Amino acid sequence: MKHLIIFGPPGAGKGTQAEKLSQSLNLIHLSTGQQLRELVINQGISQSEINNIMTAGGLVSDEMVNQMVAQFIVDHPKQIFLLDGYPRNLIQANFLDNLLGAENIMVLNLVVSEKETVNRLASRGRLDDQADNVKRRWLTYCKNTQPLITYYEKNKRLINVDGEGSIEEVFKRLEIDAKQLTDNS
Ligand code: B4P
Repeated sequence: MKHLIIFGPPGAGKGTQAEKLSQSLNLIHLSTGQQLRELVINQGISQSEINNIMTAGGLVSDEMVNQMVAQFIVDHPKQIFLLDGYPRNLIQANFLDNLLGAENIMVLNLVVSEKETVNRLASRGRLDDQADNVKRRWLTYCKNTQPLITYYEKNKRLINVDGEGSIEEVFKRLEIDAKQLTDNS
């Protein structure tokens, strides 16, 4: 059995699909974006450093996110994880490999065009979904996160999945691979 990472650019549908997959396959879903948003709300720190970074489309510090993920994994022993929005750079990917074992991790990469994600995010309207911020999130993705595709491809740990089409269509495609990876390996 493998732990799964759902990967892709901002607005690819990682959160949307991770929610559905974790329910259908009984996986433990960890969204670092969601956890960070909750942290901001719960601590009432709307002007906090984290909030400013997220709204501006940057990445929150590796130290903080890695610590959050490590704690979550410790709190859920002997579970199969579906990680959404993490890792987002090489430092995080190395950290996760050490935590769970590289051989136990597979990546499902949602392939979606920039144009499609911009349309999707425009209709959602979160603060970080404003056009300028989306542009910056894409730049951050291209600079920091996209290089991980090569990192995971090298060890044959990445499967590309067409992320365009309706939510249900994408889900059906993802579910086939996710089922095999969490059932048989
Ligand atoms: P995330 O919460 O991870 O958000 P995201 O990448 O923008 O969106 P996602 O791909 O999950 O899209 P969603 O399903 O919501 O990150 C937010 C911020 O948190 C980051 O910018 C960063 O600052 C920080 N952060 C998070 N993790 C971090 C880390 N590891 N290190 C450092 N910083 C970190 O879908 C988007 C919209 O599209 C929704 O409205 C949805 O309904 C719609 N949609 C989805 N699929 C669709 C489909 N098939 N058709 C039509 N619409 C669809």
